Amino acid sequence: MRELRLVTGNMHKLQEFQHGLGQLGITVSLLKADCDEVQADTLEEVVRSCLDQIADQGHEDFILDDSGLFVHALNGFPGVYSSYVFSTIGNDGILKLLNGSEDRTAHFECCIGCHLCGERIIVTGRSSGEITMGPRGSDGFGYDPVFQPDGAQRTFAEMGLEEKGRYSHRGDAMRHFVAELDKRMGRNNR
Ligand code: ITT
Repeated sequence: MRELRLVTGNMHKLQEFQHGLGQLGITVSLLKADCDEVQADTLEEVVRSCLDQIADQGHEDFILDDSGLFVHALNGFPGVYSSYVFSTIGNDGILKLLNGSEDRTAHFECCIGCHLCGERIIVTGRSSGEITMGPRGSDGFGYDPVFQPDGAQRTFAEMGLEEKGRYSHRGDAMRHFVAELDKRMGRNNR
């Protein structure tokens, strides 16, 4: 197996998957399919529901992810509401909510789900860091300008695909995913 199709409406995600999985020998193309994101308590529940919905539409051999930003001083908000919060209050809103807070730590999570030959693989990746005092950089998408991962001096929006992939929740999840794939399918048969 050398090709997977990604279900997403976000072309930045597609680029990240093409870059990250491409380095690991897997070609990624886009699959246009609809998933109604259920309101759930965890990213994994959303992923499981989308895998069901898209498999029910007759698709096979596809991958998708649901990701979120968890700000610790806000008890994990926006978390599973990241998409709605980004489209309503955006990065400025997150910065305002953290005004005066000493604790600016946060983490991203990315849950990848894959439906392959009738089997499922679900893995989660994580990136810990902090919310910056203001937005920095213009690359990437979403909360990238306000998130600086631990061990870096730049926000995700100040990094190229390669560097973001080394630090990011999605890069971490992709590495777990490929390890799981290798375990199940054997390194040579992937
Ligand atoms: P899909 O079509 O794949 O669902 P999406 O952009 O809606 O694309 P998610 O639901 O996974 O993606 O993401 C929820 C929110 O979290 C969304 O507003 C993104 O902007 C933000 N987000 C997800 N991954 C991110 C990343 O790597 N960097 C910055 N923000 C991210």
